[in-house]
Amino acid sequence: MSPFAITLDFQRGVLEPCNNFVQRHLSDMRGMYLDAAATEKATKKGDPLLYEVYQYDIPFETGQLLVVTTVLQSGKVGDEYYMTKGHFHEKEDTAEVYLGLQGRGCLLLETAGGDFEALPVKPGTLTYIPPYWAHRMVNTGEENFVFFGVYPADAGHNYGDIEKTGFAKVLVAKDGQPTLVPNPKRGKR
Ligand code: S6P
Ligand code: ZN
Repeated sequence: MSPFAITLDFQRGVLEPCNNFVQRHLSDMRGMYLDAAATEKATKKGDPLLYEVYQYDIPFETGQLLVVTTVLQSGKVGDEYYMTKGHFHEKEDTAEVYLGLQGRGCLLLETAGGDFEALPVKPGTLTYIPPYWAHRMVNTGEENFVFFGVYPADAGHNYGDIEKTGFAKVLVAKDGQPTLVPNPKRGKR
């Protein structure tokens, strides 16, 4: 294939051109937020858009890299900040880099072995997600949280258990401040 150049709008997160655009609404994340009643209520009342993903697809082959931006809206379901679904890579020994472009957020990471990390992200924060670490971004700010990512094109995604029971800790607002608390759903896997 030939080299190419595309445009990334740092403010809006839009990749141009883009051949893989995904929108996730609250109804796509049923059961992932702790407050089931708040989820139902907000889903019925307009099913808010939570995030958009702009990816420039190239062949999903070993040796290639995918570039992707995510625009995560600001808001909460109950006390819990809007977040991405989060995933392990299907090919678990693949890493990823995230670069914060706009807004404020937090990267939650964990391994199948029980290690957990939380890294605050602001514009210019470059985070490295090593192989074997599941990753989820959370918008802890009051504006859109925009970040760029690059990862191996053959990595794939495994949402599996994370869809059912989430990460070891969840980010909630307590007295207006983002606070990590243990996830009561864990231990039920
Ligand atoms: C892909 C990369 C991101 C996420 C995106 C949405 O490996 O980590 O592009 O796909 O931020 O998150 P999720 O968890 O819904 O795929
Ligand atoms: Zn990933």
